[in-house]
Amino acid sequence: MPLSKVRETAKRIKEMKIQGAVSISLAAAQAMEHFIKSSKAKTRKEFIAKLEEAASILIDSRPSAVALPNAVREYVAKVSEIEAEPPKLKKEALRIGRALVKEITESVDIIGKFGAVEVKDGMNILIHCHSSTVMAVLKQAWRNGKRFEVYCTETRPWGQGYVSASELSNYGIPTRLIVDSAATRFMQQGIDLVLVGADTVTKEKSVVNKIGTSQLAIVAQKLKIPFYVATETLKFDSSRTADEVEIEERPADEIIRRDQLPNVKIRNPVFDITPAERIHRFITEDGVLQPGEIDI
Ligand code: RUB
Repeated sequence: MPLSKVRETAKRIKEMKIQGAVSISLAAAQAMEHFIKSSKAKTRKEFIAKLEEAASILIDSRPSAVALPNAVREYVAKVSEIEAEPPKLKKEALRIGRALVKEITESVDIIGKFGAVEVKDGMNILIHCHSSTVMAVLKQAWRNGKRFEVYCTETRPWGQGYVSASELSNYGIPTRLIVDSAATRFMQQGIDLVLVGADTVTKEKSVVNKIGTSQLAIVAQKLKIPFYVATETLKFDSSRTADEVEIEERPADEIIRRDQLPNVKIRNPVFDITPAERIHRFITEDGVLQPGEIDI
């Protein structure tokens, strides 16, 4: 079935089996590729209609991040411009998909290179959640010979901090794991840089990222610790302000078994918003920029 892989990928994204905006976008591109290869559409009209259906299944899988809808919409828009009929149209669509994947992976590499320059010898760096873009920065810095330590917050409730900690320590980078609520204490004791990823950067350059990011930014500002966001421009959203972003709220049982506190309503928002005035720099594929230097 042409749409089966698309549906399965959307389900895996929803169930957090695929996480992090870049990985989600790449998985969506892969699912689109599978759909195109197995499409039996005879006409251009039929093909585009099904492609749009595939796109909306993927887009609906997680509401707060914009890289996925941006990537998928750009894909559909480019394919829709092609006048050819299948099978030529299919061939062109696959080429566009491959170019998009290349663009995303190259952006991550370039951000790694720009970001590595910001990492200095002897730094203690605090990160939150698991961001493949942040991983790229830290690994590139390590490859460049910088020597530093990384503090990973556990990142309740899903524990993406374990993924980060395991990835970095396997790379040879000295890594510490801390519970989320220990972040302020370590920041008071000598964190030199807070580095996070982004799911969306809104019109006014607010950053939507994993819940807990905004409190790290508040503490960083108070303690005068630079707060950096590593993000592909694919995550820029010129259509929404922070107030207009729907913050995904996930099931209560991700936090606690429901029968443990039967009379308590558990809330589980998974992203929050950090305003531009708390962000020192954005590390993007266009360079390391202050919020005021970015055009969204
Ligand atoms: C992941 C998260 C990451 C961003 C950036 O949240 O908030 O910081 O997605 O990651 P979740 P990347 O685990 O809920 O998807 O740099 O890989 O795009």
